[in-house]
Amino acid sequence: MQIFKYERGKEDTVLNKAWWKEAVVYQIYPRSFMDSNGDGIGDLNGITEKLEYLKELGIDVIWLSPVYQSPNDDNGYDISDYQAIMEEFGTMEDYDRMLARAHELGIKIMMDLVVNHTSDEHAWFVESRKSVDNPYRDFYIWRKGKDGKEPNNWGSCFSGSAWKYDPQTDMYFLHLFSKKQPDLNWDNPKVRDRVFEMMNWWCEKGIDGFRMDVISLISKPEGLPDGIPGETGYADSGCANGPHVHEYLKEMNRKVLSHYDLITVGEASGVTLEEAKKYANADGSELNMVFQFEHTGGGPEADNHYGKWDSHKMPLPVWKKILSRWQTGLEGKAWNSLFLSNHDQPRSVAWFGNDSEQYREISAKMLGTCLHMMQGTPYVYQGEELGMTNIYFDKLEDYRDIESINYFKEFTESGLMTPEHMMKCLMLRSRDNARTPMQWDDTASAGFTTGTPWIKVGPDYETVNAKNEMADPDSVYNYYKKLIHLRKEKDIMVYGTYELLDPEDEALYVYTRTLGDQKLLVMCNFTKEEQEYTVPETFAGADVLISNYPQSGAAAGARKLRAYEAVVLETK
Ligand code: TEU
Ligand code: CA
Repeated sequence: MQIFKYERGKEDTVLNKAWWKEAVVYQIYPRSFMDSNGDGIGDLNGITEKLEYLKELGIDVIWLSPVYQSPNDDNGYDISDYQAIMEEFGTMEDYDRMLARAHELGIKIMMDLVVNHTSDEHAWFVESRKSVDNPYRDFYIWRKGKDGKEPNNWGSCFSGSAWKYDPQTDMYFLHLFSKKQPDLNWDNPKVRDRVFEMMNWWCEKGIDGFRMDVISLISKPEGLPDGIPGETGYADSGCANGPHVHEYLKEMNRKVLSHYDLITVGEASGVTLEEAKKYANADGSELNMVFQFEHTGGGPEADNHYGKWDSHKMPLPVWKKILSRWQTGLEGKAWNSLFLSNHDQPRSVAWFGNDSEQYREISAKMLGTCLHMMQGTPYVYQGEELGMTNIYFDKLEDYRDIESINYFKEFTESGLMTPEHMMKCLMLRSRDNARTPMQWDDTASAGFTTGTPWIKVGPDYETVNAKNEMADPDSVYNYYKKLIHLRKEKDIMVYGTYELLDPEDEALYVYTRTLGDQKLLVMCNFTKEEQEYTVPETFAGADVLISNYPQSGAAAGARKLRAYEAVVLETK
């Protein structure tokens, strides 16, 4: 079992250095990454074919969205066998070949651990539903109905109730996500033991970490009380950061994580700053870091009627405040993950930038600068490095995502929204925007498949594709490559302290990083209008570390920032 020991510089306790703090992670959504056998579905051999591309980009770790056996009710986040590979993605031999090749290239593999729930086709659930005295009954959460209705008022994250009635034993089972994703009962020590056993099996195969799906939801509130709609969060279940979640993660750490040199990140839906200090505490007793989501939602005026579907965007000062609170709040106590994109979010250049013909590239580079210059481990989502943007499907039949389809049905059938309005929300917010095939080149289906892709390819693939951009020194790809390589050279990017400047500025996001007597000044214009800014004297004579525009002239004093201009100054 290859242990990646911390390599760069010397170990020291002051900065509490670690390889996973210096790494850049690249998320692969396998279904849409590369299809090697022409069935229109991405697969493991396709990933292996593209590992050199990722080596060239410079990333250190791949977060691999689930490749385990699954009926794909939620595209692999509904697992029916944790120790087998989904047929469409290939075989365990294909997996082993991909893992070995990645390690040959010095790339680590972080698996997606989905253990808040399984598929209803998992052997444990098939047994559990058979009878009330089945040995696997308490692997899941079964309850009698109340007055002929569901046991409580919890909703599913994919619309409707979080309970499904099962006539076989006249009881309901809990599913915070789809009806085919029954929640595991983590209060049952047998469940924990089987999960830890499976995790050790994967660690012994030589994987290098876990991204833990909705790990903040695994400990349910005692007695499963009714939630307060719109207040208790997570579809009113209030399951986030439950009573035993840290106890269970400490147990996982003792029995699995602490035995290997892993990178771990908890997808902590509903996490607060205080809770994050426990999940990702510096003493290493739980996880390395968490994904928080406060910066991904709608603005304060968002009408919570529609939850994530509200299309109000956050004003920049609100957004800066959230990100800065996490930067300074965890400093020295825990560690941040940094992301704007993933397989659940609309494309970042569409949501946070400007994906018009004129501004897509320049704003994608600006967003990359704003994020990668912060303190934390950056996550690049497949296609983000190309400036890929939303697909804007305007026909429901083009959508594939259960969440989008379910909510369209619920909101239009209940009359809450007109179909036209909900289509607009889907075009802006659907997860399918990020799940269209990776655009490799300008041949049919963007070089993703020789067959019919499982979901339509973006219409801009003839220009927005890896082949074009690798050859263009000014492409988004080559800009991301520079950002990623800078992080390997500059300790200040990894370990420098963060300070927000001009918090109320509604157009500019300006912050500094400080390490010893060295400073960076990061200036990002989030608008298409030219803005004025006065660079502090501290940066007189500073060098330009990176920018998405050609730079000349003095560093300090009054300056203009052009449309979506990003400039990073570095003191000598
Ligand atoms: O997502 C957790 C989650 O909260 C999702 O509801 C997500 O935030 C939402 O869809 C954003 O619109 C994880 C996985 O990332 C997601 O792909 C799965 O569907 C979900 O858990 C269930 O496993
Ligand atoms: Ca395939």
